[in-house]
Amino acid sequence: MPSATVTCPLCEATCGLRVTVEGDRVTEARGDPEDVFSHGYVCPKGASLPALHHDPDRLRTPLVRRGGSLVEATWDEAFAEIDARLRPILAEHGPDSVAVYAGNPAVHNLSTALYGPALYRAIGTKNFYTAGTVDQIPKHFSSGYLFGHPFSIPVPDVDRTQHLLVLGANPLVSNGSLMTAPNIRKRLRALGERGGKLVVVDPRHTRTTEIADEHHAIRPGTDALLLFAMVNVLFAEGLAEPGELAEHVNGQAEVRELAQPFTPEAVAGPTGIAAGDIRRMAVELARAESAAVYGRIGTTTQSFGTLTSWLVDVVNVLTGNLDRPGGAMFPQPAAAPPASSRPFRHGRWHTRVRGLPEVFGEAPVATLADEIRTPGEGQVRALLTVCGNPAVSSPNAGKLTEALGELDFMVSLDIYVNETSRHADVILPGPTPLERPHYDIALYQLAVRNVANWTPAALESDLPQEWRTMLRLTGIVTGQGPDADVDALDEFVAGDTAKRKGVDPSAVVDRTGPERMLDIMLRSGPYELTLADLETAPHGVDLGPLRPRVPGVLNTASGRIELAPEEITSDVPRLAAALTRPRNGEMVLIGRRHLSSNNSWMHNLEPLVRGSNRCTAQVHPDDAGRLGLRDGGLATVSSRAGKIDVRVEVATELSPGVVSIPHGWGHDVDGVRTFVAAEHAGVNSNILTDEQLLDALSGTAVLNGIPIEVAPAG
Ligand SMILES: Nc1nc2c(c(=O)[nH]1)N[C@H]1C(S)=C(S)[C@@H](COP(=O)(O)OP(=O)(O)OC[C@H]3O[C@@H](n4cnc5c(=O)[nH]c(N)nc54)[C@H](O)[C@@H]3O)O[C@H]1N2
Ligand SMILES: Nc1nc2c(c(=O)[nH]1)N[C@H]1C(S)=C(S)[C@@H](COP(=O)(O)OP(=O)(O)OC[C@H]3O[C@@H](n4cnc5c(=O)[nH]c(N)nc54)[C@H](O)[C@@H]3O)O[C@H]1N2
Ligand code: SF4
Ligand SMILES: [Mo]
Repeated sequence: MPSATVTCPLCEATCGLRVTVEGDRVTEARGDPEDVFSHGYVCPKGASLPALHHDPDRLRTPLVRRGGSLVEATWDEAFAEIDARLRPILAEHGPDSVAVYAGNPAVHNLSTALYGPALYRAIGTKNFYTAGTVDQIPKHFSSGYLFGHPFSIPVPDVDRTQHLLVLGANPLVSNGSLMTAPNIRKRLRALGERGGKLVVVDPRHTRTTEIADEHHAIRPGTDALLLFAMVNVLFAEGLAEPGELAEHVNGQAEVRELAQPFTPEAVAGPTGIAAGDIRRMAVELARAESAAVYGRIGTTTQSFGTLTSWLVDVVNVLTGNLDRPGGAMFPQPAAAPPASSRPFRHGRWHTRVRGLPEVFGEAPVATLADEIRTPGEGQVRALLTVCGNPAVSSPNAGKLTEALGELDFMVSLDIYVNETSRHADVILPGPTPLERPHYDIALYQLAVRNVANWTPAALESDLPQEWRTMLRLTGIVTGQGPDADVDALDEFVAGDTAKRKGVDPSAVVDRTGPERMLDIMLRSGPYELTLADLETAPHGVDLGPLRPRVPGVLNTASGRIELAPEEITSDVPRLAAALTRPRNGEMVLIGRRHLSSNNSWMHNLEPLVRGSNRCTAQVHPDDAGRLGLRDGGLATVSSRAGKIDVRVEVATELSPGVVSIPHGWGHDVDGVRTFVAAEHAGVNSNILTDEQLLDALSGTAVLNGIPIEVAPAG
C-alpha cells in the first residue's frame, strides 16, 4: 500500500505523519515514528486529515455569487469577476478601501505564508488585519521592545528545564503555542521524572493542571499583578540576578522602582493568590537549577496582554534564566523570511475611526467593523479573507457579521462556505494539507529544538496551489488583468527575495514557487542547508538543542536588552489602578479549547465532533446554585456586546465567578454549507466579547475576563 510522510499543518506542533493511500482513498494518517521531532505522536485532529481530504462539503471549484446565491464557476470566470469588481473600487477609492484579513491557517500554509505578503503589498492597504490581534500580538510587541525584533520570542527549553511556570496555557489540549513542542505531555512528564517542577496558573482546572505539581486558580486578567509581585519579591529578597546576562541588560533599576507598589500583599486580593504562595513561587523559581516562565493565550488576550507578556520575560531575565539551557531561549531556525534590520517600533500610523496604533503592520481586527461601517475617505468597501473566519473568531461577532453584509465586494480564499465566506461574492478554494508540500516557516522559529523538515505533497491536486491563486490576484490588483503571467510574477517575487537574502538566483533556477523561495531562505540561513539536503531526509533534520544567542540576537538601538522600555512601562499606571478596583462580585467570561476542535473550522468532520467537544457554559456549582442554573439547562449569557442562549454545564473545575465558553462555534446560520457542523452547531461565544475592550498597548482583543450576566433562559 503506498504511503507518504507529511508534516501536519493543523496546529503549532508540526508532527510528522504517515498517510496511507488505497486507490483514490486516503485511509489513514498516523504518527511517523521516525520523525526527528514528534517521534510518532499524533492527535485526533492530525488523524482526521483523511476525513478533511474526503469531506464532501469541502469546496472543489470556485464559487461566484449570481442572482444572490453562490454558484459553481470556472477559475477563469471567478478571476474575471474579481477583476471586474475589485479594480474599480481600488481605482476610485484607493488602496485603503480594500481590507485584508488573514486567518490562522494562513500561517501554516507555505503558499499563503510566502506569497501573501507580495499580494498584500501590491494592494497597499493600511487595513490589514490578521488573527494575530485576537492572539499573540502582545508577545510580538513585548519582544520587539525588549529584544529589538518582534519575532525574537524566547521559548521555554522544556526538555532541559528544572522548573516551568506556565500561565494561561493548556498545552495538553492545545498541543503548545509559541512553543513548538510535539508530544508535550511526554516532555512535561519527563520534567517530573528528572525531579523538576511544573507550576500552572489558570482560572480553570485543566488537563495541564492535572499533571502539574502546583495549580493556582488566578482571577482572570490579573497575571501582570502576580508577575509584578514576583518581581517585587526577587528584588526584596536579593534574588534579582541576571548573572552572565547582566552586561547586556538596561533598565533593571527602573523595573525595581516600578515593582514597588506591587507587593504580594497588595496583589493577593485582586489575583486571588495568597501572598505567601506568591513569595514562595518567586523564591523557588529563582533558586531552581534552571527555570522558565511561559505565558500563552490566557495571558495575551486579556486586559494587560502586553504588560503580562513583558513581565514573563522580565522574570526570565532577572532570574538569570533568559538565554541559558533549561531557561527561556531563542530558537535558531534554518529558514527565516527577510527581516527588517531596524529596531522594532509600533504606531507608525493609526486607524481611521478609533485612532488605534498599528502594531507589526497590522490594525486590530476588533475595529474592522468600524472601518467598514463608518463613511468617509478610506472607508473599507471590499474585503479579502485568506484562511480566516473572523465572523466567528473576533470580538463582537454580531456587529462584524452585520458589517460583512454591507460590503460592496468580498473575496474569500477558503475551503468551505462558512460563517464568514458565506458573505463573499467569490470564493477560491485551495488544496488540502495532503495535496501540498509543507515546511513550517513560522513555527520552526518557535521550536524547543532546532529542526527542519520538508515534506512534498502526498497527493496530486485538481486545484491550483494557492501561491498561484495569490499571484493571479496580485496580477489583478496591479492592473495586469485576470490572466497575468503567474510564472513571470513568480520569477519577480523570487528574484526580489534572493536579492534581499543575498543568494545568487542562478543557484535556484531549477525550482519554482514555494520550493524556490524556501531554497533561497535555507541557503541564506545559519546552517547553509539547501532544499536538496532536506529532500534526502523525509523524517526531518535535527539541528540540535537550543543554543545561547545573546548578544547576536539583540536588535535594539542600544544593542542591549531593554528591560524597561517606555513604550511598555507607560501602561503600568493602568495596572496599578487595578490594585484598588473593588471586587464587586461580577461574573467574567473566559474561553476554552478542546482536543478534537481547531478554532472554528474542523467541526464538519464526523470523527472530531463525535468526540468530547462540548459547546457549553461551564459554571461553578456555587454560582449555579445562586443563579438558579441547572446542569443541562439553558442559560442566557449577556454582555455589553450581545446575548446568547447556551447549555449549562455545572463544573467544579472553574473558580466561582468565572464562566467558560469555548470559541469557534455557532454553525447554524443561514447560507453556511458545512452540514455536519450545523448538526453540532453550538453558539458563537464572540457575540459576547466586546470590540471596545482591548489590551491598551497592542490593540489585541480582550477575550478572557469579559464582564457578563448569567441567568436561566426564558
Ligand atoms: N473568544 C475567543 N475567540 C478567539 C480565541 C479565543 O481563545 N477565544 N482564539 C483566537 C485565536 S488564538 C485564533 S488563532 C483565531 C482563529 O481565527 P481565524 O483564523 O479567523 O479562524 P479559524 O477558525 O482558524 O478559521 C480558519 C479558516 O481557514 C479555512 N482554511 C483552513 N485551511 C485552509 C487552507 O488550506 N486554505 C484556505 N484558503 N483556507 C483554509 C477554514 O475553512 C476557516 O474558514 O480565533 C481567535 N478567537
Ligand atoms: N485542540 C486545539 N488545539 C489548538 C487550538 C484549538 O482550537 N484546539 N487552537 C490553536 C491556537 S490558534 C492557539 S493560539 C493555541 C492556544 O494555546 P493555549 O494558550 O495553550 O490555549 P488554551 O487551551 O485556550 O489555553 C489557555 C488557558 O488560559 C486560561 N485562561 C483564561 N484566562 C486567563 C487569565 O486571565 N489568566 C490565566 N493565567 N489563564 C487564563 C484558560 O482557562 C485556558 O486553560 O492553541 C492551538 N491549538
Ligand atoms: S498535535 Fe497538531 S501538528 Fe500534531 S497531529 Fe495534532 S494537530 Fe497535527
Ligand atoms: Mo491562535
